[in-house]
This record gives sequence, C-alpha cells and structure tokens, in this order.
Amino acid sequence: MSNLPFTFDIPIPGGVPTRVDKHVQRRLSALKGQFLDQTAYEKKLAEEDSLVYEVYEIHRPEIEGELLMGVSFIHPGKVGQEFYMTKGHFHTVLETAEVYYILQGEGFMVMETPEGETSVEPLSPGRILFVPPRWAHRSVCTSRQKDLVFFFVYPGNAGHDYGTIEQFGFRKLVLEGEGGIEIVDNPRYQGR
Ligand code: S6P
Ligand code: ZN
Repeated sequence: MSNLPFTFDIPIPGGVPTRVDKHVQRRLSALKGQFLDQTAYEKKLAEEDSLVYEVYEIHRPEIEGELLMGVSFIHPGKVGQEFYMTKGHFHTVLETAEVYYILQGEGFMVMETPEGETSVEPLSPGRILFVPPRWAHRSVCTSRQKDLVFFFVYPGNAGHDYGTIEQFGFRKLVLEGEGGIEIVDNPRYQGR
C-alpha cells in the first residue's frame, strides 16, 4: 500500500466519497435480536430484507499508528416505534477513541461503557462527536426522509467487538413516542 499523502472529497451535503475501497451494506437481517418489537421485526423482515445502512470505507493497514476513515449512511425507517440504527460495537482494543463529523440528517449516538455509564448525544449537520475510549457506540437516524450521514475516523488497531452488543443489547433505546422522540431504558436489556 502506498504511503504517499492522498486526498479525497465528500460531496456536500453528505454524498458518497470520491475514494471508496470497500462498500458495506447492512440489512434488517443483520440486526436480528436488536429491535425492541420483535414481532414488528419479523413481520417487516418477511416482507423485505431492507437496507438499513451503508458504509464506504477507505482501506488502510489495521495497525497502531494508522487511521481508518469512511462515511456512513443510515437510512430513514423504523421497526415498530424504533428508528433504524447501526449494530453498534465496542472497539476490541477498548482504549481506542473515535471521531464522527455529521454531514447530513438528524439522529443520535447511543453510547455506554462496560461499567454501565450511558450517554445519548443528538447529531445534526456540522456537529463533531468525540467517542472516548471504552464507550460502545451505535448511531440512530431519526430523519423522516434524509439519511443520517457522517464521516468517521478511528485508530487502525481498534478492531470491532460486535458480540457483546449482539448478546446484551444497549441500555438505552431511541423510539418514536406519542409526543415525539423518546430516549428510554431498554426493557429487554440483559445485564452483563
Ligand atoms: C467504526 C465506526 C463506524 C461504524 C459504522 C457502522 O469503528 O464506528 O464506521 O462501523 O457506522 O456501524 P457498525 O456498528 O455496524 O460497525
Ligand atoms: Zn467504532
């Protein structure tokens, strides 16, 4: 891999980057067990395995000292009353941080530590979110029509631990309530 400096562009507001090495697409089936309303999930999945989010990644070596970058698009949609969201993960190397820069759409970043601290931060265009080391993170799109689009960058050696979230879920959920968006405790959270 070349070690020369390089540039690429992200069309404003929030388009596909001009350099893409890998395009990841995650569908409803990849989020099995994560949505609160399992009946609504099974029904929706039986109709169509819809695209929930996409990630455009720039390839760099997955080693300490490197930075991994890309752009994520979380599509609008809901399962029952719960907005479309990413799987979410801890970094395998827990002591690694991440920076997000929001380009388009509205949403939240749902975060928590292994010790049980939680934080749910609103996301909107122009906002930068710093995810400190140790905090699991999941992005949620609450826009009705637009994708939630953000640029991210994190250490090359971070790795992804999806299993912990798949097994236990997040402590907080983002739902559409009668009076608008609600952030609630996850009644199905299985303490770890
Ligand atoms: C990677 C970073 C993002 C997410 C992406 C999809 O550390 O947090 O690139 O990978 O937004 O989310 P997930 O949870 O499926 O990896
Ligand atoms: Zn991450």
